[in-house]
Amino acid sequence: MFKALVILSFWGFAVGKSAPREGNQKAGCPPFFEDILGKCFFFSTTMGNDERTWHSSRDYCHSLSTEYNTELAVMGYACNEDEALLQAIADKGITKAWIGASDINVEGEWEWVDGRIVDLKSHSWSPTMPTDSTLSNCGVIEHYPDHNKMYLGDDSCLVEHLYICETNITASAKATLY
Ligand SMILES: [Ca+2]
Repeated sequence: MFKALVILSFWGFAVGKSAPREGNQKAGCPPFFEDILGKCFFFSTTMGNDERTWHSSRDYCHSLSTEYNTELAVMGYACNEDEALLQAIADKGITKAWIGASDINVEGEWEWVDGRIVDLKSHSWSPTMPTDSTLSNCGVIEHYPDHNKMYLGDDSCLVEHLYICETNITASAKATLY
């Protein structure tokens, strides 16, 4: 039941019209990462709108910290966390960015990079996606400002897009280390 609620919330998330804001980096996150509800995210918009293929984006995420595990960002743990991340994406004017989901291993079986299954019945996909194509195997967050909506979509892994990384350590947890 909880999962269903998260899914519906994601589907229905409406992007607010709050003004773009500067980064929210706090002491608890690694350099260039932003604290969003206690989780640390990196947006490639902070690096001159750097665009890469999905694999290159993932490699770059891995390289961002030698101290902590860093990965392409994932979603689906808590609806308030997802909504906060989506709002940050909207605030930055990002219309498409790689996240950590793919069906590279088995066509049509979408997985988050942390190993969880992406439920294709979740309605969190774009209405026309996934495209059920072996040519579109990597996940993007797509923002449609005209429709005031954001969706999880798929694209060719070889296309270059902005990307979003995160650490597996929370800002509050890191703060306790010092
Ligand atoms: Ca596919």
